[in-house]
Amino acid sequence: MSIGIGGAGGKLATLLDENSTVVNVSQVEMDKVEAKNKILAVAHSSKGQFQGSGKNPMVGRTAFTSINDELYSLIQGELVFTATGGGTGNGITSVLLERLASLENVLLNDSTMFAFILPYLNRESSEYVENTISFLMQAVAPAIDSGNTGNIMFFTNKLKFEGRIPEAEFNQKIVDSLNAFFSIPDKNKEYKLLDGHIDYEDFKIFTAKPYFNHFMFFDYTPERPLSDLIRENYNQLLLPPEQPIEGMFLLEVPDESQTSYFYNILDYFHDDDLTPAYSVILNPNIEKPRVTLSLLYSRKPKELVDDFKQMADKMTRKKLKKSIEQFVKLERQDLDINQEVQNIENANESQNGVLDLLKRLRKLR
Ligand SMILES: Nc1nc2c(ncn2[C@@H]2O[C@H](COP(=O)(O)OP(=O)(O)OP(=O)(O)O)[C@@H](O)[C@H]2O)c(=O)[nH]1
Ligand SMILES: [Mg+2]
Repeated sequence: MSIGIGGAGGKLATLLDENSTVVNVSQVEMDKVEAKNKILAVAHSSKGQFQGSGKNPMVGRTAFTSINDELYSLIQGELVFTATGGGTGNGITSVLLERLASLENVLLNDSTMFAFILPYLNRESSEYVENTISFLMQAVAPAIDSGNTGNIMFFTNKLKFEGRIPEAEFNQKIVDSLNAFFSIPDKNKEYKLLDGHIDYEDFKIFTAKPYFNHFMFFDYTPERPLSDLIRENYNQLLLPPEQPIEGMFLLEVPDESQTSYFYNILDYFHDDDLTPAYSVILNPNIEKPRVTLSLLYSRKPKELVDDFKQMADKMTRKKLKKSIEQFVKLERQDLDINQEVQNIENANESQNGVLDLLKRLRKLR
């Protein structure tokens, strides 16, 4: 079962799973999704019940207390969807992650997978970017360090914006991709097994590990180097992976004589001291051998947020410049605003810096 927290989380969870539970502070937003179970968290703001958290994670955090134990027991062993940019999903999920991080340990069957939807830096608002930075640093990092989460998947809205893909269509892509990954143990059960094997328990053990998961799919051609195939077939819906520390693959072949291809894949990972879990099945419904590959990697969320930080700095700089231009009439101007903004940043005291600048321009005393 999956749980969707906040607007985006709710839409994705219900699309993946007809038994999903959605959680929101906004009744209006919740009415828009068809979910079996709906949990309304109480926001201590008169507007909350109608408008959501208004991009303010503090509202989500406060609302968490109204559903604390219910939500916490619900997520155990399940998959949680949350967008990192808004207020509701971010706020509520932050408290969940902090709670997980504070536990001594979590049993294998209770470990929760998380699918986060990250904003696209070049097109989404600065609030979304700033909320994402604090979410990654303050909630995700300690949870990962505690080892108490299952796999974490970072979906990104990059392709949505760059490919100008309608929201519903993009959500369907995410869900199709997840379904293909989750079908690994089903296929092991359904089809003829030719080598190795990944059953439900193996799959559970893999997805219960506290690492980032990048999964991808590609047709396998032994003539092409595997490194090229992997690089060319990164899952565009997910952040690209770092150096993997664990792996798992399913090789599907239409012809039994192609079974031994899996040795090539094992050889490739051997060079990186990695021994992936694997299985090979006979799938007569496909034309070419096909690989579903999942790489688990560990990356310090601090490095991950560097891109976000840079973009946030750029956005702040733009905002600062805009507000200076708005408040100040630049008639006889012997000041270079760009230079002034730069100076303020260099001095690293932007608040006083702006005031000083305005004073110097005699607009403030
Ligand atoms: N892929 C995808 N992204 C979405 C969708 N809806 C919103 N987003 C993204 O999610 C982020 C905003 O999160 P939401 O889930 O809307 O916000 P929320 O958690 O409900 O919080 P508030 O509305 O602020 O209370 C932004 O980055 C949006 O681009 C969706 O249906 N699909
Ligand atoms: Mg919302």
